[in-house]
Amino acid sequence: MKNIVHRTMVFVLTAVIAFSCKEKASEELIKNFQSVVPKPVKATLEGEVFELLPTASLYADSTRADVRQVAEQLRAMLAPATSFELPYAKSAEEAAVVFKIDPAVQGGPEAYRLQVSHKQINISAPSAAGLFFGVQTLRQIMPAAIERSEKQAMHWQIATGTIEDAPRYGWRGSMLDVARHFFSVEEVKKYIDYIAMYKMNVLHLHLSDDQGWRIEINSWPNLTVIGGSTEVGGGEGGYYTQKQYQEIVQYAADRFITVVPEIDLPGHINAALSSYEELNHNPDMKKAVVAKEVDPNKPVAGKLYTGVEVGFSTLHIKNDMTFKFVDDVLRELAAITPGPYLHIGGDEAHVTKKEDYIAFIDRFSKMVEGYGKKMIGWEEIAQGQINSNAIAQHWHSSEYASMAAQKGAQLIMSPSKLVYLDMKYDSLSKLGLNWAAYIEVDSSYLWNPATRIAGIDAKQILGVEAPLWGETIETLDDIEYLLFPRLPAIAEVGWSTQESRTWEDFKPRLGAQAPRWKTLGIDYYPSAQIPWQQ
Ligand code: TNX
Repeated sequence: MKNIVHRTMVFVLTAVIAFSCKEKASEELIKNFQSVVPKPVKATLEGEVFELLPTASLYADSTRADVRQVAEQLRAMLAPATSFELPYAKSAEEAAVVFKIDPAVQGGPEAYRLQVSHKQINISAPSAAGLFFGVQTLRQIMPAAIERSEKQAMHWQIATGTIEDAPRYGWRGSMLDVARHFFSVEEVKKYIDYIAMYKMNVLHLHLSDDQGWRIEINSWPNLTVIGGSTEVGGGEGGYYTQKQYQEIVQYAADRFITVVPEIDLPGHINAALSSYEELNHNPDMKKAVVAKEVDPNKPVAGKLYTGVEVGFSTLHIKNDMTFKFVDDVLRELAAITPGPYLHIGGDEAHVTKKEDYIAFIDRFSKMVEGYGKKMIGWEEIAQGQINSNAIAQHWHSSEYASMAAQKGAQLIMSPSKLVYLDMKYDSLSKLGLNWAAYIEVDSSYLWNPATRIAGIDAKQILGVEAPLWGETIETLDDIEYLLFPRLPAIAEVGWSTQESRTWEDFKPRLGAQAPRWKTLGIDYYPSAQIPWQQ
């Protein structure tokens, strides 16, 4: 009898100890788990606690370099604040974090499943890209202190549960205009870090415009020597060597982001016209003279320009040099761009005759195809003879966008009234323009890419891209102010299904990002629409 009582007591005690190991997650941990942006397809909270210990190890298939690379990115992300070594374990059983390629995870190549039990974190996906997105989610459900750059004395706890996730659209991008003001390689890498945090997968670089030419073209060196020598406001400008551009492309690729390079043609071309006399209609035009003496609002095509007017310059269709120039540029650019796209601009060619414009688009599309790439152009390219090989980027005109769709082109949605990151938030914004609209966070969130333009087959819409034009921005702080908090809102428009997201549910999730941004030193705009967490 005594023995039975004793045994029962031991059993009860063991059960109590085992149970108490499965601690209940605090409100803060639960909030982290439930505040992921973009909103995941399905998040099931179990509400116990996983703790990452100093002895923790990782497991990733050693035969897959891409999987190992994602594991190493997680290690690098965790290292500064934890100072944990996180070596590789010999088996999955021993590891704290397990990466697994699993074709059974549903939702396409970018899908992932993140499973947090009190013993282990499992990230599974059909591809390394999915694993990378899983890591971005893991980052967000960890305490914000994980973003600190020095070691923190704290318990690294996460609420347990399962997140199953996949994107709505395959194109979730942002454009950075490095032509109006130049941004260094390091600044572009920061931009990549920011878009990657919110699972975007395209970086469109606007590499040329009236005010600056930013990519080295070996066969036309003056483009950068002269055309790259200035910027809006008369600063010294700058450009990327082909090697630096490739470094950016690689940095992006490591984060599963495709770089789309844009050379704006046949308008927005003044930097090139001022670099080579022979590209001008009037070859007597003196090159490389900054149009200082003239009103900056009255640009002179063929002289370096540092104002912000648009639509005054054009290539000349009857000039034989024009096509040699475009062909050389596109060939060199295609050779250093592993991604499948070349963007030829095509916007606001106000001083190009319509018949010439149509002929230009035709020639450009053949050249782009000849270099094995797919042509993207702003929606005005719909005026040309485009077909399903082309992608049109909608920004302003639903007529052009519809016309492009009718001709079979695919569409990228960048409606200027909703997702132009260079628009002011309101009349008091210290940076930005307002020709399209004032864009508060709700405007960039509350829309549906599939129905924005009536009559377009939803299947033709590739996704969403948020452009940041550079007329008013000069520093990374300026970029951050316009990106945050609208970029995460637009990332959710591109990633999460329409039915799964509401403004009321989004606001507190966005507000919960603030401690992370502060820790990262991100200078965000504290919109009064959002309940910012302190
Ligand atoms: C229009 S959007 C432009 C750019 C300007 C921008 C400023 C588009 C295709 N063209 O040249 O930088 O407005 O918001």
